[in-house]
Amino acid sequence: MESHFDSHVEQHNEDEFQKSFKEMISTLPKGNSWGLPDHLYQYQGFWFTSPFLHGVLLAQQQFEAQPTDIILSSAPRTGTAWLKSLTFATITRTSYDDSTTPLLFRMPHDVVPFMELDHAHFSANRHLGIPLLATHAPYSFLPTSIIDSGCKIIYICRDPKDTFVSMYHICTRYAKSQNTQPIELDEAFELFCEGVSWYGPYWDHVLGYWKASLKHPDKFMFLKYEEMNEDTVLYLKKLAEFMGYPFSSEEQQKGVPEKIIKMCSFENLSNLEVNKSGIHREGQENLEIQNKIYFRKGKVGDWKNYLTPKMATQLDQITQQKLSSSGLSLN
Ligand code: PAP
Repeated sequence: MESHFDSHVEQHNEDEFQKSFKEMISTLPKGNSWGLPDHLYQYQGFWFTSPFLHGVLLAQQQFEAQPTDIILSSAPRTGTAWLKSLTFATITRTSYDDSTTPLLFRMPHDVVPFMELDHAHFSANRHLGIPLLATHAPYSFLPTSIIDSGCKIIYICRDPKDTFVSMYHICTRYAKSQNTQPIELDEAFELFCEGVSWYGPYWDHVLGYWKASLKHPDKFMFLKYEEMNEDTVLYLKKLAEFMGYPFSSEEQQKGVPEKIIKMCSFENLSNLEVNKSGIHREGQENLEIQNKIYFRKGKVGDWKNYLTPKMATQLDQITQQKLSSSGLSLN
């Protein structure tokens, strides 16, 4: 049990950390904020807003992974909420069904803790037997305990064109909800291409995990949003198996995987009251956001409605150049 002295030392360490973080961040290169209140800061090759960088660095110092943990990693806007809902529903399927699952009352981001902002509360979830933890941290930023513990990592990525369009929209929708001036598409596009985006450059984020997955295939599952969309049953079964919760043949006969997929579908989740009117991180200054802003279309190829052919070619060329000789394709 934690003593009064331990918590005092912990508080002292956190205050020290807070102080040195503030000093450090004031020295970092600042990037355009895409019309949002928080600036982006460049640290060790990636761009973060202050609370998220703070969380990643604090987790590096404090987070102790267990070999049984399952880390859900992704760059923003690549299918994180979908992956969270599918893995959560799969792991908890013997405790809940589609009429009792917490996904009916809590948005997917609220059923899986997020390392950068919630890691202090993560142990509570472990006690409930839910080993899932999500992060947007680039691979090179993961706490060493995640790598050393040998816990499993599931990474999801997405065509950069759809990722960009999705990121542009969440920024403009958020800006509108705050009555501030949203960024123009052209400007956001240039920034994304230059790598100045949340946890960007996007390609470097994907490549970090891709290379690690090639080195440790038994510990990694590397997913693409488009492939998951194409054959969700196949990938859900693979996910369940990888996590150590395979579907029995009886469950398969009963259509359990299909029921989970229906429950976690964009159509179903985006129409739930909690996801239409709820608020994520309510009361947490600067982090509060309406749940509905997270859900937009959930489609593959929506970029065609927003990018000119020239923009699409430009992004594809960057992707090909960045991924050349990696063995990975994203478009
Ligand atoms: P985050 O980083 O802000 O958490 P993330 O969940 O990774 O975002 O990705 C959001 C995208 O997934 C959005 O795509 P869009 O803008 O192209 O529509 C969102 O609509 C989509 N999405 C959310 N839930 C689901 C779901 N259940 N199935 C498929 N796609 C989904």
